[in-house]
Amino acid sequence: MMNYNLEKDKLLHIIESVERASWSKKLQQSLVSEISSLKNTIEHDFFTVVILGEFKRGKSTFINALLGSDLLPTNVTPTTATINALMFNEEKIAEVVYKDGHTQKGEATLEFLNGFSADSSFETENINYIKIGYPSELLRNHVILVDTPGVSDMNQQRVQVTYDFIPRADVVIFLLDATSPLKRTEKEFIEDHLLKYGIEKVIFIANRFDEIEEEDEEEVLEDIKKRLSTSFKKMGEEGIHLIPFSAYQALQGVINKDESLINASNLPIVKETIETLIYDGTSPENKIRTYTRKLRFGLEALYRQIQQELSIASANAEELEKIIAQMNILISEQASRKNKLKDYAEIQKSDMLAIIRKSLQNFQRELKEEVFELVDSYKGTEFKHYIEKQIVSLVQKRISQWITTYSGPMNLMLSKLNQELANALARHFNTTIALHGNAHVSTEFKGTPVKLAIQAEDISNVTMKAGLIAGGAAGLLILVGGPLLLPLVGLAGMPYLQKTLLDNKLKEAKAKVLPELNNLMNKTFNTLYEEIEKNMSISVEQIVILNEQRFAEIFSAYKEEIEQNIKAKKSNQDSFLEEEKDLVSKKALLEKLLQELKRG
Ligand SMILES: Nc1nc2c(ncn2[C@@H]2O[C@H](COP(=O)(O)OP(=O)(O)O)[C@@H](O)[C@H]2O)c(=O)[nH]1
Ligand SMILES: [Mg+2]
Repeated sequence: MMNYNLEKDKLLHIIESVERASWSKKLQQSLVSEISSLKNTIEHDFFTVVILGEFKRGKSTFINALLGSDLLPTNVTPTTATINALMFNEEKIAEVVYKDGHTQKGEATLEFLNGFSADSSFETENINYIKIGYPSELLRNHVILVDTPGVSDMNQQRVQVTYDFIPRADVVIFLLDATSPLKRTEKEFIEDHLLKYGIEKVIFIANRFDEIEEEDEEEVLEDIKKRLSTSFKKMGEEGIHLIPFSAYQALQGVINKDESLINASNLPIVKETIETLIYDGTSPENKIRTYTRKLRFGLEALYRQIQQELSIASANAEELEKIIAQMNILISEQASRKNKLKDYAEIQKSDMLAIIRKSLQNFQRELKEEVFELVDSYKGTEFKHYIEKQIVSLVQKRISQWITTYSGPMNLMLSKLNQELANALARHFNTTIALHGNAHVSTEFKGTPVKLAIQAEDISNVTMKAGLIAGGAAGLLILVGGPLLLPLVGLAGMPYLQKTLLDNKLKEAKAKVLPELNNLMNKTFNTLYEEIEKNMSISVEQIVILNEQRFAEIFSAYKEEIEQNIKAKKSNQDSFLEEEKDLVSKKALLEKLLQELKRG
């Protein structure tokens, strides 16, 4: 089995070897700083454990038991509960992050945190989440615990923040109440938000087990397991981690150092299961694989760079001058090259948008069918509430799902375009410079022809990082939390929608609501498409600009280096022997490090 921490150290060690060597040239330095930034990422790598469950399931008590302290407020009413993200820190600190971006610092104590959720006089609506630094053993190994308000929150925006944490979770802990049966909303959440997104590392906690009579224990567990297994059908019962637990006993046990109470609560097993799931299996392996791949790309790019420089250093002045002449041709073509890239990107963009539009139309049709059928078959007396809450939040949920599902293919299309542009630029450079190589006849100095070439990935990697951020789904998802659905929310204010409706009025109201709903959904979808189009245009534009920029950067760095080379060679050739020696030893270092990386 892979040892995560050992593998991480090995990668860090290789990066440090690169950092220790001195890199003098501009392009070398920019590649080395990319490699260095990977070190930062690896060192700050966290495992996120998200605690989910409905209100009053004992989530905050559960985390307090893990921390061994009465830190988080419990028994908080749904409207004032906050999202709390806990991470390691030697000192106990808290930072309240507000929606508008401003923050408020304080001590991580129950008193301070109570100030935000003890009573409803405080507006928690404006809080995005609270960051808490705390010295606890579990957190020390780069674990982040996320305490959430509850999965059936009335506040849609806060639910969205909870949802946003889920894909980032390495382990999800779902708290159930052993004393009451699994609710429909719980089951729906598990299916729609966990299983559907491939979140497999879920630990179910049957909390409040202290309230179960001993003779009923087995039956209660079996019953929960059976209910869960219908959702987990494809995985079978073995795939479910279900642990009977008492957060209350665990917390009391830890605070009073009562070993038998701690053991009775099942806390040791819960802790062990969390740690096993964090460090086992696919998520740490994927992380190590991704880091290794990134490091390999970085080292290879640096290696290619050194080869290029060696090739320049060992060429004679006359030959280099011919290359400069070819490079001047590339410079003169810059404007027309930019236009060609732009034109090509525009065509690709229309193709992408056509695909998205089609998918969006299908989705819109399906969603309308679903909504109309629900409204049509509604039989209760709370029609206004039904439209206002159920229908609007269903539409919101479905749109969020569509965006999340569709952001993968959208990014894929953008990255394909990015790759194509980088390929075209690299090819353009390489063929123009190679013209010189073909014409090359005589050399007086050393006789090695210059093999100057740009690789497409040297252009595209950087572009990917900087450019595609705008195309991400995050911006669209924020819209779904608010402005996008405003027209639908407005529907609830219609005069014919009264708080309670008698049977005969209901039919009338439906007849008015349905066409209105149709209208408003069309409006919502138009806005959504416009936003996607806007996002796409920005991304495509950035991809064109960044590719061209990166190309020009590499290009001018080479030109500068070659010109310096020519000058130095014409006056004094000795200094170049030194430089060549240095490059040869760097090449050997990189070969060695690439070998080490491969051995992993
Ligand atoms: N008997 C019993 N009560 C519990 C247990 N866990 C939590 N509680 C109580 O349930 C209430 C709600 O707990 P809390 O942690 O605030 O739930 P949250 O809303 O899910 O964060 C508190 O009064 C807790 O003391 C448990 O295992 N057994
Ligand atoms: Mg809570």
